[in-house]
Amino acid sequence: MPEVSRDNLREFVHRVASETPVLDIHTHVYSARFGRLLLYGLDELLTYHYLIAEVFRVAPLPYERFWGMSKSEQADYIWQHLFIEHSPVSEACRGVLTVLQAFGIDPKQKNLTSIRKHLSAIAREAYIDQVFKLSHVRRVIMTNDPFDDNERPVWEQGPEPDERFQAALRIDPLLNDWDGAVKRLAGWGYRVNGTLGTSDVAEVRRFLIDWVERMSPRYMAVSLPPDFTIPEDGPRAALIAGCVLPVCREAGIPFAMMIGVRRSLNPQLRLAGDGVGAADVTSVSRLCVAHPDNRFLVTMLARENQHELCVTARKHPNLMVFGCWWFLNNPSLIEEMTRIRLELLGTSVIPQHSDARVLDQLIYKWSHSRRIIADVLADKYLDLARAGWMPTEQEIRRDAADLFGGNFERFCG
Ligand code: FIX
Ligand code: ZN
Repeated sequence: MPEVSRDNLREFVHRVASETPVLDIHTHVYSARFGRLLLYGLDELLTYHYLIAEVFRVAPLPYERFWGMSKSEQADYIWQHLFIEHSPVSEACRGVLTVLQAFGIDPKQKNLTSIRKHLSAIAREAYIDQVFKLSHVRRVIMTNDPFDDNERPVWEQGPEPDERFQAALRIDPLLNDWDGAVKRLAGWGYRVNGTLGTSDVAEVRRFLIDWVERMSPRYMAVSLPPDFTIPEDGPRAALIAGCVLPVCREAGIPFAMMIGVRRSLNPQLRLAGDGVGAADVTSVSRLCVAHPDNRFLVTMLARENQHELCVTARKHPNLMVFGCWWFLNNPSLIEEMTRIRLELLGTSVIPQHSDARVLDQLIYKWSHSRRIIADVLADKYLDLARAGWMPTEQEIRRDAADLFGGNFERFCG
């Protein structure tokens, strides 16, 4: 490739963005040692909760009938109604096609049996290797919940040996259901009584420290509802200030807050039944000011919060904005958010995470996002070129490396 010029700049930025290995800072995928918790393959792809919500719109049926089907039957149902009987233009549908294509499968053959056969012939370890290769992802950070009975025994057996997978200590049950958490903690031998007095605080810290030691997490994390505020009556704010932030500080890890999810708007849809609401960004600012020695990774679910969150990050170097979460992970919104972020924060952001639940989704989530991020970046470089600042090849590679992992590593310290 000749030196970068205005004529080939967009093409070059796209090439660099597609080749730069990604560190994906928030996923729900697991390494092989978690056994059945690691989801991959056609049936898992087609029964992704995003697609379940979509199929009930075009082909409603009694919820219990859908949940009573086997996974393959659910996948067939979704394929029939969302791909065959309608054009699969939604982002989640399109994602399935991108994955199939990456595996060398012609999705237009429409024959689910042969597609299923093709993918299920790949052994699990080979499947993992192939997905990492096809997606150019070098490492993923999992979501690891010590309150999860399927997951906890795996950690009790020892640390994560596969360095492509790192842990994030997820503590939703502790912060969002304190009464329930007290019972679980007491059952595991932590001397808590629910009053959040000195001894509760000490014991919750001990619990968190035990899990930090066990998981070596890159950060601690929680998802929060739209009405989350600081200050706040109730145990959550006290737990954050008294237990979570001191342990994060001591361990030298950030605290990630994913704010704006309204859980279980429609419980019948199970995982697909959650919604969104605008949240209070000032509370994020208050935490950053009150705890200058802590670092906060923050993503918000409502589109309405994105501009204010960027402005807030300008005020607080200990705040790192990340990802286009869930209902924002659509091309139009990724583009809008990436533009706002680059314009307000330069390259000091983590523009995307995949939130993949099924391993294969790393392929589509990253290929779709890389293209948009590259386009926005190219526009910004062309603006700079017009102002006499033609970026060099090396500068473009540096920026891509920062955006796709370097910023996270540096922020974590
Ligand atoms: O809380 C979260 O981490 C959310 O991302 C998930 O719970 C959600 O179901 C999801 O998969 C969104 O992409
Ligand atoms: Zn998630």
